[in-house]
Amino acid sequence: MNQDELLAPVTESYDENSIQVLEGLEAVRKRPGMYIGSTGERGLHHLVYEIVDNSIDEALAGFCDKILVELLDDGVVRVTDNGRGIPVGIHPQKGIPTVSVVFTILHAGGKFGGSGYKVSGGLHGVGASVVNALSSWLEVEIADGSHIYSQRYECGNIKEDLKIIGDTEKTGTKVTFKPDPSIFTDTTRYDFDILLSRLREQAFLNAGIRIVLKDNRSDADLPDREEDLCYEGGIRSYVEYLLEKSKKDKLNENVIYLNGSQGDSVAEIALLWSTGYDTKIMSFANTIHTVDGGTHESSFKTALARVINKYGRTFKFLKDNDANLKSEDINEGLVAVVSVKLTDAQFESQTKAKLGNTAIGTLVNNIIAEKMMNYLEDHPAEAKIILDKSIASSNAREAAQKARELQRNKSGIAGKTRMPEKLTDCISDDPTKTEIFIVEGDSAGGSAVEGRNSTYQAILPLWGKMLNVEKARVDKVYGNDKLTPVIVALGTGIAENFDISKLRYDKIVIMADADVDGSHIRTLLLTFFFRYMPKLIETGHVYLAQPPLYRVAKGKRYFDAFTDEEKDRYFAELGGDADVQRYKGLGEMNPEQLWETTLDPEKRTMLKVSMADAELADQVFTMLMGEEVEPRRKFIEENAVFATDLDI
Ligand code: 28F
Repeated sequence: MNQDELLAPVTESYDENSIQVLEGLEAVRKRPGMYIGSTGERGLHHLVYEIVDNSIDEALAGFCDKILVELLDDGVVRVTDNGRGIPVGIHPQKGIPTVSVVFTILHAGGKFGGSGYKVSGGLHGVGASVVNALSSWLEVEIADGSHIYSQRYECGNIKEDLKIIGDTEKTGTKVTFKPDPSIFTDTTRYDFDILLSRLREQAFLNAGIRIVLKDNRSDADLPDREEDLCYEGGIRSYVEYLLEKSKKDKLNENVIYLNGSQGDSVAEIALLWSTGYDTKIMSFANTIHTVDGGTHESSFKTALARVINKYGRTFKFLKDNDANLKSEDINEGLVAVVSVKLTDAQFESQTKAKLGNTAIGTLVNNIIAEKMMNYLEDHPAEAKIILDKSIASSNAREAAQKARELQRNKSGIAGKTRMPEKLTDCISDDPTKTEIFIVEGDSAGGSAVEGRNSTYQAILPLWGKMLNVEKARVDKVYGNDKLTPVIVALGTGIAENFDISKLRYDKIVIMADADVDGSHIRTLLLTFFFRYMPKLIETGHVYLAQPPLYRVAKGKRYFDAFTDEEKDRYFAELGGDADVQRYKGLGEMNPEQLWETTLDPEKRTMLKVSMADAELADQVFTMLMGEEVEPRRKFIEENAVFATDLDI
């Protein structure tokens, strides 16, 4: 049955008419889920969005710039805007005030040739009547520049004629409603933060519109809250906001903003790269978040990959026989908002969260192909940062792939895996008692082998002499299979093949000097563990050895000092005339010294690496992947320490 059949011929009296209208809204009360998705918490909040959407439509038409949303006692919500006010004149077809049509006739918007707005979010004007139908009561007040009009409804029914309640010079619409508890049986309690996040999104997507959210509920347990949301930068500000929320740093300094139009459709795109690896692409159609993407989002991704590769080839970031960069490499760290507005949005899928219009995909594609290319050409320094990052991501991905293949080949061998040549294993194979020391350099490795407890302590020297910091890119290290001996010795495998039950040692101790090269080697290993064996850290198996810096001795008494302060203290304690010997590095200790200071479980100091450091390692990794040598070196120096719990 369509709406025309439901409606009686128009008469002057709304009483008669409203009986028919009632039938229309009764359908909404019978099957609320069809109109607002659910009658749970989501549906409850949806009511507010429907009303606010009408104000936003008025704002997009250029007549409103402020929207106030207030939460009142008893589950009541009030939305006020300073638009033109919903028309109060008699509707030519319905014979009742237009405002009454808007609130009591289902599909009012659709029936009269859309909402009257070119681009509209929400349900195209059906929202007001749906909210009315699902409210115990709703009151609308309209200021038209001379009078204030008011009308009240209950469960969607007109309760009184539209009446004038005062004079005014202002214009605008105020809607106050109480969601019907007999419909919203789960909850009628509004969550400030849920509303805030959706309203903030709307404020970003509609640049310059001011939305104020106020909590005026008098509950004792609620603090008074007010949020004033207005973003002149629109989706540019949105990207900045998303980046700040991710707690990552910007990779390129400026948000790239591109837009274009085709007929009545417009598309705008804002993007920025962070130093992280997550990708955040948010797409919207008519300010509705298209969670499942659609033509606008997929065109964006494809076109972006194409243009980055094209730029990379033209400006020789990619050699002739290099493979193309993949989308996943380019998208690592990407934060982007794609917002399209179109008159005839077609949503696919049950959830209506996927856009189907093909023409808008073409528009987005053209914007990226032309304007992004121009942007990169006009900003070569930024382009280089973006290309370098994508290439580093690609290298890391390929290296990880290699490591996985290696893993697969290894696990294909029957029987006991052959241990790396450089590993001097311990005698015990009790994985609750054994320890492996990953030692920087061959000479320290030699001393460690001689000084260790051979029953429980295994030694694995790495790298021979440490690579030059400038040369030792993390991705190169992975690529050169430098970490293969570690993977094989630990026995667990990596990434999706990781199996903690195969771990061959209880403690994995990274033993490196307290200098820049040493902190670099720690960074490399920890980063590798974080990314490919995070469980190792989570379960507390990874440690950092702490070799002392000084020995302070007088006669037969001596102390090892791990910091300058400690050294000074011991020096004073021994009477101020003790010998102070500076340990030059692990490589220069003899086996006995190494045992006493670093290996002996009774005397040594070790730091247990915690997952809380994951965030930091995450940043370090990205920094290490960068091209710039100086910030990288500085960063490593400043972030040399990775451990929190002291474990003696
Ligand atoms: C708190 C909720 O709903 N604001 C609205 C307007 C203004 C007009 C309008 C709305 C007429 C026939 C569709 C005014 N003057 N806030 C709101 N402000 N609706 S809703 O018109 C609705 C159309 O059906 C408006 C001239 N044109 C439009």
